[in-house]
Amino acid sequence: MSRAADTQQQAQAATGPVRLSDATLASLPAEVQRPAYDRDATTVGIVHFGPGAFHRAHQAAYVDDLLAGEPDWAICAVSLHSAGVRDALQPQDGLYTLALLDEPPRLRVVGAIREVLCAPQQREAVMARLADPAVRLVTLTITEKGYCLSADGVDAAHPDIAHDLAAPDAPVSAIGWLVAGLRARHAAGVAPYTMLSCDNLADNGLRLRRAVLDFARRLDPTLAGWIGAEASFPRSMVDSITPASDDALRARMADALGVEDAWPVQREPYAQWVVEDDFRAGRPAFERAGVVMSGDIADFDRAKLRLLNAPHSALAYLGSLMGLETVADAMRDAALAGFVERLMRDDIVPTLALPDALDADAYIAAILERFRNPAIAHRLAQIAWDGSQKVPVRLLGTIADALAAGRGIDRLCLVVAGWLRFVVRQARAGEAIVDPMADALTALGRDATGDADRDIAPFLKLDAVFAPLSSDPRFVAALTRAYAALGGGDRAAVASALTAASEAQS
Ligand code: CS2
Repeated sequence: MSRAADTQQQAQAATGPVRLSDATLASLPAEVQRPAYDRDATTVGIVHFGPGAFHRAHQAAYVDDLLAGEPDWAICAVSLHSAGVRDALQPQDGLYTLALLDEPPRLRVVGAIREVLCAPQQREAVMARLADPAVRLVTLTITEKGYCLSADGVDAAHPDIAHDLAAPDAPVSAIGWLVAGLRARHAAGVAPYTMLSCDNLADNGLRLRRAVLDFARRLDPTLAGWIGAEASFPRSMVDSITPASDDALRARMADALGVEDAWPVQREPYAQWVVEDDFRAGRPAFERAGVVMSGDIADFDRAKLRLLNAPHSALAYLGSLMGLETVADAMRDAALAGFVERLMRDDIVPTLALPDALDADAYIAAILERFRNPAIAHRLAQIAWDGSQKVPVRLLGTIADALAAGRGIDRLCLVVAGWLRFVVRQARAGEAIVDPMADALTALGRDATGDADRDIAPFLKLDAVFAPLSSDPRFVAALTRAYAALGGGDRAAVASALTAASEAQS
């Protein structure tokens, strides 16, 4: 046991578990990096919706690097649903540990979050922050499904959006909260905040803008006009592999810190954040923390979604069917790793206009290396969640581009078929499907016969996922073939399908 853990035990014997907090920061082992500024001198300038592991491991760490020079950009973190993060971090004064998974891991305590709120329980406090002129930036990591998007705006039929349109002063959705805050500012003559999406969606800022304007227009066209004219919604590309926190991490952190942290987070050492430089309400000097501020980030954005997230999903679905647990395990399977590399080089790269700063070979090699990182246990199941939201943005655009260019789509379709087989397997085994469309997917999965000609058509009726590709006979044929090739969806069937898909297309 380490000396720090020993000290912790003595303290616990006397007073109960000692928590990470402002008061205990000074007692941490010297090698643990901690805020290099006076936290009491910082003030909230950013409201963040969705303070899950990714935000705390990525964006909050960048902000932490800036607060010494610009103390007025600290974060008020708001959970839209559960009280878990607030209950874990409030007793810790918003502090938590970030483990950077090097060998050995490097630990830092992040101090950028000054306030943590749970929106359903602290409505007035959230509204007060959103209305506060000192808040000039609202950032979001609410995952793809949190935006409630339709093809060109917001999905007014989504229960949360329907609720918020009927009760705009008591919002439950992120879009509803953003517009409620903007309404309060408009009424008070305060300029709008900038809204920065940090989720893995192509053109995330444009889509957020359309959703906010669509929602606002349905409430009050004047408000929508003001937002459209005055507010900005920069696009951003975020990247850092962040496995979910678990009890093992909590135990390791307690041992290393000598105090308890109820919710540490972990990520690979690599992180990238590319942000379109369009902040009408001002911004911190993000570039000082290593953020790439850019005029046009669309190419970065597509390159990352298509070359990192799509292969991730390929490993998740095909690897899960093969009975594998983590990304590193999946990369140790030569057939699967080879398939994924071909997918990247031969199927995805030709659909991309890569920014000058990105060399395709080097980018692919670096991503594959990151996937192989043995220090990271990134569970395939975590990546497999929310397939109905991820598959369209990660894969279907590439398939549409490949078809338009007359190239083969067998390998790409094998990944989509892998998702469908995964859904069928989960549904038949009575295992949970974590997805906003879980009910529909579970029903389709239970009804599936295993026969490709019968199973594919009902899945393709999920317009929110498959339109407009579902009306392209080339896609339907390739997907049906791929689903059939995956057969029973066991390890042997997947392995032979991987080979067959490569041969069919070479
Ligand atoms: C992953 C991403 O869970 C997933 O779907 O593909 O979270 C991925 O790890 C990050 O986008 C990497 O930046």
